[in-house]
Amino acid sequence: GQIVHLADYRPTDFVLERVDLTFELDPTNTKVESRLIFHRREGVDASVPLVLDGDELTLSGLLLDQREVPASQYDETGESLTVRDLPAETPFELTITTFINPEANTQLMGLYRTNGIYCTQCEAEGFRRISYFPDRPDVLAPYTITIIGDKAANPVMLSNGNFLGGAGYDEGRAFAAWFDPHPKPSYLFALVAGDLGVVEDTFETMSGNEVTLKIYVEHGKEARAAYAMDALKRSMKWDEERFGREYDLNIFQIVAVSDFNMGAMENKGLNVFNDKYVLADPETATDQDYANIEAIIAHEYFHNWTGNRITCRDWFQLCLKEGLTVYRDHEFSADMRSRAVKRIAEVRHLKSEQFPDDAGPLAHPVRPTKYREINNFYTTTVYEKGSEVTRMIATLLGADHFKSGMDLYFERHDGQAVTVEDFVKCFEDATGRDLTQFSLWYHQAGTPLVTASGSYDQTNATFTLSLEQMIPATPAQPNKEPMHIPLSFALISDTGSIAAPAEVKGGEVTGDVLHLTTRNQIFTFSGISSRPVLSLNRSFSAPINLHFDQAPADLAHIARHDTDLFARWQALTDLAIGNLTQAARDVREGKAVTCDPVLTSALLEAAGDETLEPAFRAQALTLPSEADIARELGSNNDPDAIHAARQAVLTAIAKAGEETFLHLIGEMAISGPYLPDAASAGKRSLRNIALSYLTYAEETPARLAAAFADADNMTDMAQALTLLAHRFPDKAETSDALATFQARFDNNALVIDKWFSIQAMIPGAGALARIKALMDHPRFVANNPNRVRSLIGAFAFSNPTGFNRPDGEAYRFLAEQILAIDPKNPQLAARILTSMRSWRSLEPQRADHAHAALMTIERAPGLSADVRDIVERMLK
Ligand code: B3K
Ligand code: ZN
Repeated sequence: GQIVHLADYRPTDFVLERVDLTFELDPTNTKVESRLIFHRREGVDASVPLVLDGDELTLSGLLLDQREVPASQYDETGESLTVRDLPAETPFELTITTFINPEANTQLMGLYRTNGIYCTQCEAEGFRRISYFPDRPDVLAPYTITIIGDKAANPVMLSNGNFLGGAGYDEGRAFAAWFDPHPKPSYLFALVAGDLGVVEDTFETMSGNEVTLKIYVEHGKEARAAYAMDALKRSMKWDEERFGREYDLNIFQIVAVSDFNMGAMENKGLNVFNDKYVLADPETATDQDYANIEAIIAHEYFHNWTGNRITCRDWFQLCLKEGLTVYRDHEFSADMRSRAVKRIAEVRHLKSEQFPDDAGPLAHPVRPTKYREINNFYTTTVYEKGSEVTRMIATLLGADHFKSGMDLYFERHDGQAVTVEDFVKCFEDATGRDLTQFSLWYHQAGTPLVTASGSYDQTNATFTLSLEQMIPATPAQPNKEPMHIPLSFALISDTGSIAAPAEVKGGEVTGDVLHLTTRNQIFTFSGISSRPVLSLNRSFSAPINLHFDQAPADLAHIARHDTDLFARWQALTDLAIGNLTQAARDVREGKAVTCDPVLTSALLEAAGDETLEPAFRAQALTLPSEADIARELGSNNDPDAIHAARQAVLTAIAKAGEETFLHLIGEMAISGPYLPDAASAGKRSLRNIALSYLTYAEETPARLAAAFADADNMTDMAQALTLLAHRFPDKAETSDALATFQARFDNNALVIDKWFSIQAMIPGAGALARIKALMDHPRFVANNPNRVRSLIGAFAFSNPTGFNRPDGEAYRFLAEQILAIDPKNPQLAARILTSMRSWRSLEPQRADHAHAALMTIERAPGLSADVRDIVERMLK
């Protein structure tokens, strides 16, 4: 792959007016006839040829205005079709006929087959695998689609837009025609055909249009689409109420497929989903599955405005649609569930997934300026940090001004392909605020480090806060400018009330937000009559690392009194992380691990506080993960020491809190049928975390085996099985439970994925042998992305001790797997390889082994552009 630079962007030479596609479906030889109407852009010289993108296409016909184009007038390479001598002034019609092989398409990009269903994935550059086309997001046109196929095999034939008509005709064939009036880029094209079951409903939009809603699933799975349908209707309503956005076609369809490279895809009017994010019932789905379905259904639906109606000018602008749409789905889930608990989950995810990206060799800005393989830029930086940047705009401007900016964006850019600058300008124009410095968040990679120190002056009743910001060097960005960092704060008095300062000097303050804009900045709060405890970066107002040396007692004070629940959780986490990192150092030095009683009592106090919602209390009890501890330690990491340290701290808390945990298990029991709502899920999570603590203090699996047997829903069952397997991997109770689970859900691949993952994450030296054995299991399908992710992905990403075994055997195993997956599915291979992104922060022996495994990959012949890009950046 060539490096693509943002600076090289220029508009196309030809303007595409209309697209008319006819598909004659055949599993191995599908014919695609594409009629494209173009005109030469004003000012473009008549000698300039038209260059179209293509990939693995067999060209069988090329007509210009219905006349065959002579071979001398065009050139075909593996990647492009160039047509010369095209009309200078008048529009012209190009008719391109290509043949493609959906059955052989293992990359799952373009048109492919999954379980006998035809299905497409075109983002980012998959449409060029269907037909020669200007396959870039700034080429927008209305599409007419005709699908012709075997009638018996394809009772369902779908594409974007509104249904025009269809019928059966001769020789067992049928056709269906669709028209999408909304101009769209090719990456939003979709086609689905096959034999599927359907669930139907309707939605009445705010201006009274009735929209038909259909969710297509494999026959027999219809009942499991009910929750997705409910989530869709709630999403449609919420987008009207919160953002004033109404749906714009008379039908909205979702198709669930079982082979899919990612979560889902927002094709106009025809979203295609990984069935993992559609199908749910109490017997087979966990609370987390339900929450994911709700969030992803919403996310893809919200793209209809943020992504589809207003799309990206080029792929460098990916965060324009992804960061913004993640922000919107976060707000939706916050409104549907508990805002504080949702925020905690977001921040946990951001820190565990995005912070390591930003701190390692793959770090890149939210709005990158160059790429070699765009598929490798669908990252947590573009998505989650992109969402945080949007969230900071809302924090800086306030809710009303943020809304004016969004309204202006929708009004000004509807129907266009735009840039991040266009987006930011809407907020500037709507509010008069200059966001130049703020925009550095889009351009500078790396997680800013803010160091804070406070001092109280009794005589003058002032509190002084010194802040310093530093943005670490990242690939190609050695030096950084100071950024505009919004820090929500509260001064908590010794009695626990929030103190209102008479005056704040040293910089801009809006509401409870300090604006940190220079490298060093000192804020002085006056009229503070007693020593306050400062709570900083409440709600995680900025995605930063904060170094603020606060005494455990002060953190406990925040944990007890802050009115911002998120900040209370954060204080507990800060308290815990200090303890856990010290414990890891102690294990490393052969010292005994201690658990600070301040931590234990703060945790147990939160756990038992009945004024707090159970879901929050469960979050409070969930200690930072081993990966969190590794990140905090930063370098020279020994995953075994970290694991042992965390286990020791857990055990200490378990012993101290036995009574609390036993009490919670009784208190949080739910009688009656399973309901997936947030309140019930919160009770289950508190009960299950209490259960897990109890097991740390116990030597036998009896309690867990009973919990497994008693479970009447997948949340409790999967949790009991996880605890059994991770805590007692070699006991008969565990193998019995694993066998029972496997037998019971043998015909449900999504549940078997959980079974694979639970075993893949069993810590310790036995992990690799277990993975290898499971790869031979009849239910493991090496070509199915969900299976691969739940076994190999879960092992590499989420089993720190098993994967990072000191002899490096697992790194070599992963390298082999990457090289085996790559020729079939480069995107999947590249994604799983990113699990090694933090290899440099390992202790030297492991780091050497990791390095050697990466070198093996780098030297292998015939690497895909995807894997080559990742491995080279990781080794730089
Ligand atoms: N836009 C898609 C992701 C496409 C990934 C292409 N490699 C799903 C989403 O973000 O909604
Ligand atoms: Zn998205």
